[in-house]
Amino acid sequence: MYTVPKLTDYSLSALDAAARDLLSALDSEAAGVNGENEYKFFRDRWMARKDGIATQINELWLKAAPKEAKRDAGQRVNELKTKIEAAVDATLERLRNGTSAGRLDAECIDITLPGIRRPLGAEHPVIRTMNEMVSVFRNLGYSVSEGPEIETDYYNFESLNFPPNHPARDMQDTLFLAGQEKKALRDRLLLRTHTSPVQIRTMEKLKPPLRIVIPGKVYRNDPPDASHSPMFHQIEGLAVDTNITFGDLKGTLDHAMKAFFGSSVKTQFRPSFFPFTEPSAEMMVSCFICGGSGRRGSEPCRPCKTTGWIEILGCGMVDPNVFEFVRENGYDPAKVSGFAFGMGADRIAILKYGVDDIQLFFQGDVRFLQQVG
Ligand code: 2U9
Repeated sequence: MYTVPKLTDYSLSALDAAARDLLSALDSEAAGVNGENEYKFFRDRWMARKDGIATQINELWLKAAPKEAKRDAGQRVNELKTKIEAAVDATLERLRNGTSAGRLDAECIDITLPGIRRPLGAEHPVIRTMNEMVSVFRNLGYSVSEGPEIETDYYNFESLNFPPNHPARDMQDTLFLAGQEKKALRDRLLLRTHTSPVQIRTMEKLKPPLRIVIPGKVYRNDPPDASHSPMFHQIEGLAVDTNITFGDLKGTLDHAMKAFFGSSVKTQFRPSFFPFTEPSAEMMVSCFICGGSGRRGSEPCRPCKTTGWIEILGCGMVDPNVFEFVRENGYDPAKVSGFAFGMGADRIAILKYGVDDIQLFFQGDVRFLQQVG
């Protein structure tokens, strides 16, 4: 172990040699320090006021120096003291930041390793379907409306002309919030079963003429299976003005389907029933998978069940009874008329992306999303 020698030769070269010996001892002792006790020993050995190495070189090299060598000896002793202090500080710092090996690992960059991959996200197929459909209607001058997913019975059923004992009002079909037995029926809260309440809310706020589309989540008390989910997505639309006719409905929806599925699709209407429209219809589009032939080569076309037609949406002329609920805001059924439509975004995405189970959309399995995203 290093001990401070007495100097007899105070030439510059002898002073430098002594300083070199001391520094090399300082370096190797500092590198060997591990743990708190070893550090304290090292610090005191070099810096203890009474008998540390820094004090010793002051006594043995400077104070003992002959007069003519004091300047050179003093300069070196001062430099060495500074270096001793720095080495003790650096050793403490190293211990605080972990082992020297650990630090080296952290500081070392292996440029041969592959970089960190940040996988690109993609629009969810259902959201993409909604956005594409919404943009078709925005191009026709429609605005987008949104509203709450927790609704009252009034907005979800009553104002939409659902009779009081319609099956949809039953707990079997609709998800009601619990503990509302004391409330009047119209104030009871539920998860909206369609986006139609947004049309009523918008008509309460905006006077006719009106052209709106409403994309959003809706909820029904359906057990999940390949074609049902308790939460799914709708896109509904409403146009109200003076003299809106069933011809406007047909022309608008025929254009929208051609813009969405491609200009070669044909459309067809079949009579239907909804409480909020009269007359009502289902709209069919020619099967965009088999081109309307019902066959795919020698195989039957499954999506259209070989009929060549796919039911894509429901629609109709707004029932005058519905306008009565917003009459005060300019929707006098004697003066205005309108058409409305509704479609399931998930169902359209299922057909478009050839998915055979609606659950796949909501399970968040990245492998599925990578395939269809
Ligand atoms: C108001 C007046 C009329 C919206 C409409 C449909 C027909 C319809 C279904 C399609 C598949 C729901 O997702 S689905 O199960 N919807 O068939 N919806 S007319 O009519 C309205 C809405 C609001 C004030």
